[in-house]
This record gives sequence, structure tokens and C-alpha cells, in this order.
Amino acid sequence: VKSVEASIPEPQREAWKKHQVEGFTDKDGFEKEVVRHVETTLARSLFNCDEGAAYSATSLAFRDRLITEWNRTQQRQTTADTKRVYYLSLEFLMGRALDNAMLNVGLKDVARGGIDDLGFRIEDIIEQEHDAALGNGGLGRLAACFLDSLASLNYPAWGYGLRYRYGIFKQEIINGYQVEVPDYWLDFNPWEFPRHDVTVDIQFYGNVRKSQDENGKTVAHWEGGEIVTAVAYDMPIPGYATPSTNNLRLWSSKASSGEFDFQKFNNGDYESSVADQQRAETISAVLYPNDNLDRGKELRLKQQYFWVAASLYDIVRRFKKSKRAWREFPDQVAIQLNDTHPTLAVVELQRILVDIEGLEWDEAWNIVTSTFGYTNHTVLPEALEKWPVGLMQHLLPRHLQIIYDINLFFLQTVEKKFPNDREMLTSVSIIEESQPKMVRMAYLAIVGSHKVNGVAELHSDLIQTTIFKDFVKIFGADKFTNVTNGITPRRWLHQANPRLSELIASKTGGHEFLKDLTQLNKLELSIDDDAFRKEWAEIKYANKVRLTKYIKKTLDVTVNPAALFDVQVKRIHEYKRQQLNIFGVIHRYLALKAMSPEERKKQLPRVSIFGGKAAPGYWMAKQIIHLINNVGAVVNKDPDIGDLLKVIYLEDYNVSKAEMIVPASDLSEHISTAGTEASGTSNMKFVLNGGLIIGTCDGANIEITREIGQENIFLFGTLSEDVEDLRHAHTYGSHTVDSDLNKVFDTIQSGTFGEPNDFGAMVAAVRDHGDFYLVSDDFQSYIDTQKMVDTEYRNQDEWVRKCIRSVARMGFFSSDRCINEYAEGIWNVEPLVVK
Ligand code: 4GP
Repeated sequence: VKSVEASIPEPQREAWKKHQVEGFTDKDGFEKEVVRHVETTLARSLFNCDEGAAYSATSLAFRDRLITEWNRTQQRQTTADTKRVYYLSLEFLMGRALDNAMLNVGLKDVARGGIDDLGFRIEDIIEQEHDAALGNGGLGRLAACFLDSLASLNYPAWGYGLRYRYGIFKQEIINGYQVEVPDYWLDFNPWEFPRHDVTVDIQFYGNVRKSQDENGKTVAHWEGGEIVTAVAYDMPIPGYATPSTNNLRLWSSKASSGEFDFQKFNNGDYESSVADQQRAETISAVLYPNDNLDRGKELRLKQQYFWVAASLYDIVRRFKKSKRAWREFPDQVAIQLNDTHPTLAVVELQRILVDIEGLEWDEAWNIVTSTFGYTNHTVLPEALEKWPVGLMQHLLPRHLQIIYDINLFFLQTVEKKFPNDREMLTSVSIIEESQPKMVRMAYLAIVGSHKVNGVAELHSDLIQTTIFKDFVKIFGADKFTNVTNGITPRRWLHQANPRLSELIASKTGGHEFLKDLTQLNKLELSIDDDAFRKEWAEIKYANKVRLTKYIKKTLDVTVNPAALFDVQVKRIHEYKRQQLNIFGVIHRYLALKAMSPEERKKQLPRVSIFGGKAAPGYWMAKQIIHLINNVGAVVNKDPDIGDLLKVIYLEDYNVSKAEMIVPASDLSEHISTAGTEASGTSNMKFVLNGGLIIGTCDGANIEITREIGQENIFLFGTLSEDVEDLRHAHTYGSHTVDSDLNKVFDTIQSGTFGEPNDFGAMVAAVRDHGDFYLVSDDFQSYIDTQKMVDTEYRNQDEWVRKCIRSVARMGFFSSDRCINEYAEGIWNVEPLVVK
């Protein structure tokens, strides 16, 4: 950029500078921008500007501001010639952008006034926005929190992903069943910039020809096949209280000619000419709706290569502009693989360096392994990605050859270190010798990266002692590390819970805590302040009232906002054990039914709130949803029960709903079978918003306990070190289910909650088929712990103190801390300080 600028004559530079866009800073300027966008960009007027148009114009006004900062940020980074981080993720679960942009830029109050002047309410405008739901759950939302932290901490960073036309499906609950409806979110998205000038042609299929160059070296040429074009769409990512604005670049696919095949068209074969175009567009059409599950579909592999190849082309192009030697590539570029989905990037970079740039294999491989880091997000075997060798051969013939070579050289080093250990070789080989043979993507990612990390301490220990233990022997323990997940306090406190954020600011000396979350610890000094605790409790109550109204509006069920709100919202999965929760609810219902009316009057009212999507092909998860809804239908209408128990299923759980639900919880459930939930991040969100947790010793629950103190969390259940023995005992010993749980099962099977056959498999999984998720082992301690919750909740003053103490000690779980750890320990990048 320096040289480009210098080459432009002074007067021209002056002309540009004179007209530089500065962006509004006050209400008047904001209104002017909104009106301009309504009247020109949207071609409407005062007379037909509805809330939707007002939302669009407001977003466009902010987008213009961001894009100016975005340009400057890029220019600063290029001029400073610093190392950049590239975060490759197939999922970015961003949620809404407008509220976040207003708050991060610090102009929400300005916008509120302006929108008011123009005749709207800011809350209504915010509600107009459709969530950008390009992710399934934890993994995708983590990527979104990371983008916020990277920008807020001034790191030179880009996110790279796919621009799905359909994000995660919309969930409807019809007659108690989940029904999936497509989520078409791109009608008009004011936050994206189509970059029709930034395109990359991506090759698939074809074959490999080898030739000799003038020095007698063998060169591979990947020829033929099919070309699809990737087009970049950019979304600006504003940092909080900093001008730094980063970029999320999402690739969209289209036919390489851009149009349909004219030859075919002229020959009258209109249909097939259009079909080619549609086939190309299919690549980025839809997000695969699986969480913690791999379903080896060819189109998914195509998506992965398409995205990875386009992103690497872009990264390499940017690097080449610096005119540095290739060996300096890792000094300029760090690439993080968010799970194994982008692992082909390892192979693609090796291909670029060897086949196209002509580097020697070893030199190229050094560059590759110094560039990549790999994050694992799950130990569940069904989620570990593998691709059939035959499919890889067909779709990416050159890449398969390179994978074989990587494997060969890798196994040679293993052989040297562990001579004559055939078992070791088969166990770590990137190619699984199964029928059919498979490429193990996690192994490829480990071999191709310089660091591998898990996402919470227990999880990082587990990967080193179970699924990847042989790799620890081969590479040494230094290659493996832990970075405990975090969440952005901007969205998950300041935006979702503005009143609490203001109260905290008033007690900690301003909004500094939003940039340095450890400052929350100052709250402990105010814990004996009666007025403070009173206001704290009032805020929680107001958040519960808001959710109460939403429940009334959407489900027509009246719940008592003074009841204990017990929440479990996350993807539906057997390992997350929503079934344990609903069995516990049934147990509570039976206990209440068995009481005399006098006894009942003494009980604490509770609302059990569930939400979450099941993967469309995950039958058992859908049965769990069905049971919860059926239980709700019976309990909520039972006159014996009244307010004492309500069971609510919130439809279509997503990021913007989480922003409303999380601040309204008294107790949230994080009750996975020990050793199965890699980290969890909603546990952090709930505690940060002043709710307590009931949970197992799993994932980040363990570190949360360490930080906030075990007197502030309700832990129960089996420990991870005992899980295997219990499973073994279930299968080979005698497995019995205690009488309380049996009563629950009998009630289900008596038809109290609808057709018993619908739930037969769910009951049998626990009673007859080995109870893999240890529901029976943990049931009694779960029930006992819930009783303790009831007792403790009655002492509201002590409960509020526990909540405040917990919030005060949550500083560690900011994604800022987490990103700083990645930057220092894995990426070796520095923030670019903005003056
Ligand atoms: C999730 C894990 O299940 C969750 O525990 C973790 O907090 C999150 O990643 C972020 O690290 N994994 C997935 C997945 O979403 O699909 O593997």
C-alpha cells in the first residue's frame, strides 16, 4: 500500500482525502443517513417506510460506517506488514448483527434517538432482523465469539466460511413433533458485500498427469474435470470500543461461466444448460444440520474443498503481494482449523507449494506444518470425520496422492521411532485399512499442524489419553495443549442483559469490565450492599417477566415469573441428556400428584424450560422432543398442579432467542454424561447472567466450579474416570434401575403421556440396552441435587449472593482471554495497536 500510495500524484490524493467518508457521529447525521438509504437504496419514502425498511436503512447506515473502518483497518495491517490469523470454520453462528454493531461502535443511544425521531422504536427495529444462522451449535457459536474478540483486541484476523443460502433449518413443533422448515435468510441482507471482483475458480474431478521438468524432476499436473467459481461475500466484524473492523469472508458458488452453457442453449437443450448452473450453486446451498455427528456425504466433501481452496488462494494471493520468500510464509500467516472440516487446507497448501510454486517436498511440508493449528471439539467417535479413499480419489485425485505421500513420510518417521511396532503403524496411519479404506481427517490434521488443542482442561486431557494417545507418544506432549473456551461479554452480557451490564458498570467503575472481564471481581466488594442486591434481584425478575410474556404469546401458557426457572437449551443429543431432565420432571410430577393439597401448598413452583433442535435424521433425539412436549401437554393442564410445575418447549431455539432466555434463568442444566461434552459454552453464558448451574463434572463445568467455588454450583453424578467401568458393568454384569426411575418408566408405558410405543426405545435404551449414557446411574443423585436446589432457592437472599459471587468470579471465561492464549501459544501473532 505504501508504494501504491506513493505512486499516486499529490493532487489526486488530496482530492480523495477531501471527500473521505467519515460516517455519522450524532443523531442528526444518523437520521440523514437513514433517510438517504430509505429514499435511494431502498427506493421508498416517508409514506411507505415500514419497520422492515427502517431496519434495513438503519443497518445500511451502520454498515457504511463499518466499511470505512474496515478499509482503514486493512490498510493499517498491510502497511504494518504484520502476521495475520485466518480462522477457517465451516460454521459461523453469528445471530443478529445490528444491535451488536450499534453497541460495539458505541452509537446505540444516538441511533435510539434518531429512530425515535423518525417514528419507530429501536427494540422493534432490532426484532426485524433475521438471525444469520450459519451453524449448528457450540462449534459455530464459538467461531462467532472468536471473531468478536479478535476484532475487539485489534488482532489482524480474517474468518473464512461458506455463504449458505439455507442456514440451520427453522424448527416448528407440530403436535409435539419437530418439523423442519428451510431457513432462507438472504432475501436482502444489508450486512454483506458481494465482491464480484473477488472470484476463484475451483477444480474438481479430472486426473493427474506426471511429467519431467528440465532438471529431471517429476511434476504433477491436475487436469480436466469440472470448474466451479467461488465468489466472495464480506461481512464487517466491528471490534468493541476500537476502530478495528475485521472481515468475515464467505464464499458462494456459481457455475464457472457465470451463465448457463450457451452451446447447449442454442441447441435447444435448455434444461441441461440450466442444470449445470444449478449443480454449481448447490455446493454452497445448504448447511449440513448435524451437531457432533459426521455423515460422509459427497456434497459435504465438495463444500469443504471448495471453501478451503478458495480461502487458501486468497491467503496466498495476499502473501504474495508482500514479495517475501516462501519460507517466511509462517511468519506472515497462521491458519486455525476449526475442527477437521477444513483439513484439506493442509493438503491444498502442500499442493500449491509443490505442484504450482515448485518447492521441494520437505521445504513445503515445513512451511505447511508451521502454518496450521488444529482444534478438536469432540471425542464422540460418531463425530470423527473419515472419507472413503475412493470418493477422495474421484473428487480430488491429486490430493489423494499427496495424502498418501504425507502418510508414507509420516509412517517412516514412526517406524524409526518405534521399530517393528506394526500395531502402532496401523493405529496411527492416516489411511484406515478398513473396507472401504478411509482417510482419517483428524489424524491428517494432527500430522499437518504444529499445535493441537482441546477446548477445556478435561477434554484436552481426554484427547491426549484416549483418541490421540499414540500421537502424543510420537510427537511428544508439547504439541498438544488446552485452550479453554470463552464467550464474548459484549453480546452475552452487555447486549443480552443491558440492565445488568449497567448495574455492574456502576459497581466496577464503568464499562471497563467489557474489555477486561476479570474486573468483575470488584462486585464482591458490594455484596453486602442491600440496595445493590435488591436491584440485582429486580433485574432477574424483569428478565423472567419478559420471557413469561413471550411464553404466553407463543404457546399460550401462563407461567408464574416468581417460580424457579429451570432451563436446558442446546442441541438435543442423547449425550447431553435432555432425557434425564424430562425423566426428572416426570418424577417431580408424580411426587406432586401423590401429595395432599396441604403438602402441595408448601412446594416451590418451578418452570422447566427446554429448547433446541434435533438433527433431522436423529430419530432418538426427535423422540426426546416429542416426550417433553407430551409431558408439557399433560402437566400444564393438570388442575392439581397449577403453578407448581410447568413444562415449556420453546420452538426454534437460536442465538437471538438465547439472548432473551439466558438472562431469565435461575438454574440451567449442563448434565452430559461425564467425559462427553468437550466444553460447553452456554454454561458460561448462564452463570455470567446471574443464574446458577446444575451440572455434571464434565467439560468446562469443572473449571467453572474451580473459579466460582463449589458452594455456588450444584454438581452431581458419575465422574469421567468411572464411566467405562460402569458401561462395562451394564453390559456384562447385572444392570438394575432404581424404583423411582422405574416408576417414571411405568408411567410413560401406561400411556399417561401419549402412545407408549413412541417412547419404548427411549426407555429400553436405559433399561434393557446397556444405558450407554448412564441415565440410571445418575438419576438418584440428580433428583437429590434438585431437592437441594429447591431448598436453597427458598433462601432468596443467600441465592442472590451466590449469583453475584459467581458472576464476580467469571472473568476467566471471556473469549478475549481465550483468543490471547491462542495468539501467544499457537499463532504467535500480536495485536496491531490503533492510535
Ligand atoms: C462442540 C462441543 O460439543 C461443545 O462442548 C463445545 O463447547 C463446542 O464444540 C465449542 O468448542 N462441538 C460441536 C461439534 O459443536 O459439532 O463437534
